Amino acid sequence: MREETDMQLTGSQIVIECLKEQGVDTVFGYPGGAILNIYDELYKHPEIRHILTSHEQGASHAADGYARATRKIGVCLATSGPGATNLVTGIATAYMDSVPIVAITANVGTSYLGKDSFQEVDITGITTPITKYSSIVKNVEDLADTIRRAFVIAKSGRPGPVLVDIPKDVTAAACDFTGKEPEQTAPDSHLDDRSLAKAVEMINAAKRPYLMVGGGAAISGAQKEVIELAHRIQAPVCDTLMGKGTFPGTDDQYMGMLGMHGTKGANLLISKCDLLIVLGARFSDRDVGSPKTFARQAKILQIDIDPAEVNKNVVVTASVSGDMKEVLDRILPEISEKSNPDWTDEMHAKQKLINDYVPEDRLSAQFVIRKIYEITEGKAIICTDVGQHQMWAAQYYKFTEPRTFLTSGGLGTMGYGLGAAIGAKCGRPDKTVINIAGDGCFRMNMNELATAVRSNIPVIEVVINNHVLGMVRQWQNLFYGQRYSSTVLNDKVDFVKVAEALGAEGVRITKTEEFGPALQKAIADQKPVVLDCIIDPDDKVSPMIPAGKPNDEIYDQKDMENWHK
Ligand SMILES: Cc1ncc(C[n+]2csc(CCOP(=O)(O)OP(=O)(O)O)c2C)c(N)n1
Ligand SMILES: [Mg+2]
Repeated sequence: MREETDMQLTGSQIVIECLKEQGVDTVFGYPGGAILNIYDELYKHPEIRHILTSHEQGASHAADGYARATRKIGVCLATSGPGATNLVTGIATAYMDSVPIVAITANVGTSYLGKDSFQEVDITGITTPITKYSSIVKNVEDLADTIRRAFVIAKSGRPGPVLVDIPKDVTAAACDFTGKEPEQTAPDSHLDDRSLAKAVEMINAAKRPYLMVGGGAAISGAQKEVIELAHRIQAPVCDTLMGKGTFPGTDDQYMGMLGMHGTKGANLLISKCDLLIVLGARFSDRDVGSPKTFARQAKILQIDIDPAEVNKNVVVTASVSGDMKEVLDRILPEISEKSNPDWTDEMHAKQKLINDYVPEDRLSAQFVIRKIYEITEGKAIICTDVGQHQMWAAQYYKFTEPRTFLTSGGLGTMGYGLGAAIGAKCGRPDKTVINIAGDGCFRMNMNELATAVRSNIPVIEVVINNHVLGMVRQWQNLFYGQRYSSTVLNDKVDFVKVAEALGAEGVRITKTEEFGPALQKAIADQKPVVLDCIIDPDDKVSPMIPAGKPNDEIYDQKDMENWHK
């Protein structure tokens, strides 16, 4: 037990003590007037590493990347008003993907609240819909327990972001402070025996079981159990974008990703299985185009920690609410081994439909991503931005470990990746961390390259540069009569010079043979590097299920080439 201390501390000192109590070693943030007292304390506590980002959005994405990569809680700090609002996109990103972060903002003094004071904003009001809990602390006596509660709420149950707003006078006021051991959050162990028994019965009765693995399985740390279940019942396995890495992409039973840009095989099996076992996935519209026809021949068993997810997007046959690892630990002893040769044959036949098209005559995203996989032997942490490059990353890199694919799945936040990569590298310095960025996305938050350089965080930014907002342009090509409204980034921005101007290294890659050596050098150099990979603006992500269509209405590369003929 830590020795209890009872002493008078200021609000700012309490913030620092509470962070230390929680074992926080790194925070990401940006100072300003209202938060000056807290920054003054940080100055005196070098044991907490503060990473000064270029923009508060970068700080929130870095806290998120740190949390996703480490399974710890990410912390970001911002001042009042615009500092706080700049965090909002990162908080919403974390909320949509169930990432535990604690955002600490300072506000104007309590006597200035509600008066449109300089840099005053009601950040708790703004963030209430995108946090698990958001609160302003008006008395210094309440501060320590509010921060402690923030950490408990962020990581308990379905994780997510929490915001604590502290008026400036509260950061200066003093009160007694007594240190406490951090509260341990155990998974909710009130599992319902009847739903567990029903789950076992359904799994044991299935002839054509199919597993759909979502982000919840990784959050719960249930990789071993998921693999064991799949192997025991010889079920093919697909995953969602958020689920990547829990079930190894190299396994013989792996079908690839489900959904709009998933594999043909993964999507077609949805209509063939007789039991779909859904492990920590929320049936996003990107996975389920048409809820009515989804898994039309199957019973659906949904296991999720959040009861609110059950029957929300797709009506299921049965469900178990609880922590994934705990649920699987309880049911696995009762699950019998099974195999159905017809179903195994169908699985292997559908696996052959995987899209492994790589243009041979020129540099392409597909080539680059496959090369990243080969060179890093699948052991890197891959972050992405949002767009075509994100889908290609999901398709062409085989993920074998949870927490190695950091991507904004729910909110689809362009500009997420570089900040997330900085956070991930701070949390996992042992790993090669690569952000696969789009050229549009890179423009959004490229300023964080300066952060990586200043703080000596060797992240590798691979820009898939098609000179267009490719994903939006792909939709314009297919569904809007090739009217490319505002998606062609015709300008003179030179990413190599941008990289150099921000203190990083930049290399332009135009030929396939240049990429491998450049990546190997970047990994060896241990410095922030931008690899600007020039690809064709017309390359498309395939296969594709048009929005709202059933999972078996899936078009491949050839179909898309002939779309306008
Ligand atoms: C902040 C934000 N604004 C707009 C969008 C809509 N959007 C989704 S993908 C995309 C294009 C991204 O372009 P780029 O970064 O070049 O990636 P590419 O698709 O070309 O690989 C846009 C504009 C978004 N997801 N996020
Ligand atoms: Mg682009």
